[in-house]
Amino acid sequence: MRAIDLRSDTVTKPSKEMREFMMSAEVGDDVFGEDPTVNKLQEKVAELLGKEAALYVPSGTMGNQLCIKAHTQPWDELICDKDAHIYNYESGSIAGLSHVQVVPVNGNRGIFTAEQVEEVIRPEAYYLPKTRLVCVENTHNRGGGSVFSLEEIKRIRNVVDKYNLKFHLDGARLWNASIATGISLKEYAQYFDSVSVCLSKGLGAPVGSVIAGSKDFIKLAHRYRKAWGGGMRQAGILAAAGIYAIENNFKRLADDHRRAKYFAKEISKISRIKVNPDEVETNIILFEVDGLTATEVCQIVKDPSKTGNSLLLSVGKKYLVRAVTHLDVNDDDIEDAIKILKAHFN
Ligand code: TLP
Repeated sequence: MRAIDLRSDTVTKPSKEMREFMMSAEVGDDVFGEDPTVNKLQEKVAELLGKEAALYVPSGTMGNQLCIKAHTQPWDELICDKDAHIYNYESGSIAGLSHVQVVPVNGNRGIFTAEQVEEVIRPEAYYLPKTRLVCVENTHNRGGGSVFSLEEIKRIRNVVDKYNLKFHLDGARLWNASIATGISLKEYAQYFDSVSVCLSKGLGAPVGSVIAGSKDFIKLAHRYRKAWGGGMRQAGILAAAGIYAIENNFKRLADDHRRAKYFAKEISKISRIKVNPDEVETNIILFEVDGLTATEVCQIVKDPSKTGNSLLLSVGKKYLVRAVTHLDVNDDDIEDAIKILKAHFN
């Protein structure tokens, strides 16, 4: 019996080479700003994103929430898609940590338009919340790895400027967007005041994210990181994994995308499965199984008694199952995953 784990691209384990690289990292006390490997990672990501400064943080959630905190004041309002990670999967931290409320817009698979943003911006009045921030997620997790077009990002930036707002990018999977489109990280990042990227998703590092922005912005976020208990000491040992991941695992995301498209195409032939392979742009596949909730589907395919193997999937929405390709699954694993779905749902 073996388990094929397509729950998330967060499940990857650091390779032998990555561990060796981590072992040999030079370290220092990062709370004093003295960890050379953390500093190197921060400089590297700032450069890749074309920003003045960057800050290493323990998780994507902390990265996003620090940016939201640093852009807003209590009683403000932010605009994001109804399916955004910051709004759905970060434990209510927009309210809890920043005391900000959300205006969710109804995007298409997480992708919304400049017109939708403009429509919900509040006029100035003492009795209205103050619209302060717009947040985009690219690629969009709950949208099925969908990619925001640069054109729409530019149009939203124009609205952001018109109303003197700030613009944040949850780029946990910006790496995937860049590989899928050929648009560089920098080209995407130039339109945003802050960007958060994850090292522990498709890139395969065990821990960590980086946020980037202007020097002043990062200075403020640094203060909040410490206040929230995110100041780390000899973190270079972890940051080294991030450097290794960027240098070795960025370009290979194309393999994950190829496998995701193939997987979607093959499972679309299974009678009880509903999926649109044309919607698979990166490494996330969302599909439905006729008459079953996503939780039921996950339970059925996890049980190895019928096929000898176990397939691990996750819940996207009540009726949407999520599969994610990543560094630790190869072509054979994908074939076996397809076989398991066929055995259960054909
Ligand atoms: N996403 C996780 C789960 O939380 C759903 C996953 O398995 O995909 N932004 C985006 C777009 C994300 O997908 C995630 C993680 C985060 C932020 C948060 O990152 P972490 O888990 O490091 O806090």
